[in-house]
This record gives sequence, structure tokens and C-alpha cells, in this order.
Amino acid sequence: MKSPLELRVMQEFIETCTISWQKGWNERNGGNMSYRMKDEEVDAVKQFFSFDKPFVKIGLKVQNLAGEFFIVTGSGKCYKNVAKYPEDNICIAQIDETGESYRIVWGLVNGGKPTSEFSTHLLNHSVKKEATDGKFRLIMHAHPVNTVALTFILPLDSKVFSRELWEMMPECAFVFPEGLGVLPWMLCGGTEIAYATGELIRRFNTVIWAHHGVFTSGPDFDEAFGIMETVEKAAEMLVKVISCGGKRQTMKKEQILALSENYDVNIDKTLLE
Ligand code: 2HA
Ligand code: ZN
Repeated sequence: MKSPLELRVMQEFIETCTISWQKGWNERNGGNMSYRMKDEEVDAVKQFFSFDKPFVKIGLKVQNLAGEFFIVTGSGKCYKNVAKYPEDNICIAQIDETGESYRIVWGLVNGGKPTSEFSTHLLNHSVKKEATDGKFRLIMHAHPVNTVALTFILPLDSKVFSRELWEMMPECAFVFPEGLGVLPWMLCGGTEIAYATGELIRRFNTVIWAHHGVFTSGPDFDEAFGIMETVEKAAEMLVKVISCGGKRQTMKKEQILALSENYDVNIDKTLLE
């Protein structure tokens, strides 16, 4: 191993930044992403880490992440530049033993700090690690146009968003059977929105921030990115349908439930009540 950049997971991280930017989800420095590294990935590249930077307070406590390492995008850094200059735009950060601070051990070579949403990312990681027995490792935040546009049109309610997007295509029930969490507009970048998102992400793998963007979570890049793609595609369909004058016919509740039963996906029926 010559550097952390040779890790397969690092290459996936970088590629995902590029694709997200190309999709228009992460304009300029918009959006952010973090990945909780596996022990074997840390072991493979640990010799490149430096442990001389000071610990910085997270603003909240994530005890079950103590000692963990995260690949994370830098605050104010452009997704567009990640592939060209990864060491300048992303970093690896380690959580201390109390779960209250982090320090940068690799990357951001020209200075900087992890994303302004790091506290939300870490709380989401903490919740998902516990809820999935350590399976979930990714948190992605982006500003996909159609999903955000819908937050100006639809009531800001999980039931409404879940049902409306499930109706767009069968794939939605397969990809997010648990539905979508929705938060009203809140000030971003702080711990209040971190706690509010953490509450919802326990139940949902996706949380929509009204008039701002989307958080998705998953065990790997395909899953976390896949939910973002699917939600945004369904949102685009709905925006087009609304723009064409609204639905004249649609999938019925029983048809959505039939998908759940016939394909053994555990759709949350309470969202259809
Ligand atoms: O600029 O997306 O939510 C990064 C963000 C803040
Ligand atoms: Zn954002």
C-alpha cells in the first residue's frame, strides 16, 4: 500500500464525489459525505497517518464511535476538485476515546476542517451503527433539485412524501420501504439539526431537509448513493407530473401494498394510513 488513496474504498469515495457533482447534486461546496472505515482498511494505511494534530470538539457525544476513523469531505471544499486533488479536499478523522472530539490524521494538506455538517454526520453514524449492528457505514448529504423543489410544494410530512414518491414507480417501495423522514427548515451546520436528523434516521434511511437537501445512509456506496438516485428520480417524475397539471391516475394503496407482499419488502404500512 503506497497511500490511503490506493484503498478501494477511498477510490469509491472519490468517484462518488465526482458523480454526485456531475449529477448537479453537489454544486460548489454544497453537500458532504462521510464513511466509517473498517478495521482492516485502517490497518492497511495507518502508517500514513499523523497523530500530532489537536483534538477538536464535535459539539455532541458519540460514545459508540470512540476510536473510529472516518473519511470525510472538507468544509468549503468543492466536490468538483476531489478527484483531482483528493489530499487537499478530503481527510481522514479519528474520534477520541470519549466520543466528544475528533482530530485529522490524514488529508486536508492545505488546511481546513471536516464538513460543517460533521456533527450531524457523526450522530447519524452513531445511531445507524447501533441500529444496524455496525452494518451501516455511509452518510451522504446532497442538494438534489427535484427533491428540494418538492419541499416547497408538498406538506412537510413523512407520510405525504413517502406515499407520493412510492406512487411514482415500483422501485421506490423496493429501495426505501421504510419511507422518508422529513424535517422542516432548520438552521444547518449545528447540533440542533443534528439531533433532529438523528431522531429520524433511526427509523428512516433517508431524511429530507426542507428547502435544503437530503441525507441518506447505507452499508456501502451503492446503497447510500442508490437511495439518493431513486428518491431524486421519483421526485423528478412527480415535479413533471405536477408541472403537467397533476395526476389523472395513479398507483392505488393496494397496488403499493401488493409490491410489499409479493416481493417480500417490508413496506411501512403505517405511512399509507
Ligand atoms: O455547504 O451542504 O449543509 C455544505 C452544506 C451545508
Ligand atoms: Zn447542505
